[in-house]
Amino acid sequence: MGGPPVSPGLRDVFVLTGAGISAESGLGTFRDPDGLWRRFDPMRLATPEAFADAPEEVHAFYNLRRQGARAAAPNAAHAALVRLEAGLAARGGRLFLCTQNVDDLHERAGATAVVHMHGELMRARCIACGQGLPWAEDLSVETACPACGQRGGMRPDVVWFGEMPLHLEAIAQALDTSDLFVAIGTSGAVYPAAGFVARARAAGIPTHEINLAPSDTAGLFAQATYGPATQAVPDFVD
Ligand code: BJW
Repeated sequence: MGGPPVSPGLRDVFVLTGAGISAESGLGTFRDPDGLWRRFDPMRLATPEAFADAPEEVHAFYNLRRQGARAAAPNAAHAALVRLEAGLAARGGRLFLCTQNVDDLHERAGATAVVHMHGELMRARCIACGQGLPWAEDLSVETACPACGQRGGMRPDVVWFGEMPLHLEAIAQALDTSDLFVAIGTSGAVYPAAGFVARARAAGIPTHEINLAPSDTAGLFAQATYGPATQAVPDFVD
């Protein structure tokens, strides 16, 4: 099932992205056959309990991911969304770009307002004083918090299982008032993001999935385009 290009009448578009949009930049997805969660146990790496039990193991995983993200470059799908943002703004509309990704490839492609609901790899947060700050280097149990001086409490500023995703109020507001909901490169396996399509649908908002293959929530989308993001997203936008 193909979809029409973004029509001239649209004003406010809500785009949700997942790991699939960064796959062709060389960053691994989570649940594909070669995905991160096939090789690593998420419960040993992506929960607050895992960080409390084995912080060095968790740091090693995120240090590698941070290095990978630094080495990656945005691709044609990230760039197409920047054109969508500019096109909507030129007609008085808005792109609300909500990503589950912790990489910064949307920003490095030129997106101006990215809502990172699962946090950011390039930020760290101190569990002792709560201070969050930009962070491009490796973390370890020896890292001292620049704000309070405490050692051992610096963690990646990402959202682990069992933690509350970020910016949920702004996300709900933007979703409920959008003219179109588009999900790109996400499996629909992780909540609350996996529930956005049902929410949009219940509000009568058109929905479109762009993914390599049908996601877990594919049946809820009114329209879909299946193919690699670097082709499917430019085709959709331009
Ligand atoms: C391509 C492509 C190409 C490939 N082109 N496409 C039932 C209801 C509600 C919640 C729950 C529930 N049961 C359990 C929960 C809780 C849990 C959850 O959802 N668990 C599920 C496993 C069931 N959710 C949570 O814990 C969340 N918090 C929460 O619910 O809080 C509520 C709360 C209430 C009260 C108190 C406290 C809390 C938090 C979820 C955090 C997720 N964190 C991670 C790690 C982030 C840090 C890191 O990166 O390491 O986020 S897990 C991981 O999954 C990461 C991703 O953002 C997220 C989603 O993955 P994504 O992006 O969809 O990737 P994949 O790999 O799954 O899919 C990639 C897709 O791309 C595939 O479909 C491919 O086909 C496609 N693709 N190449 C186009 N080239």
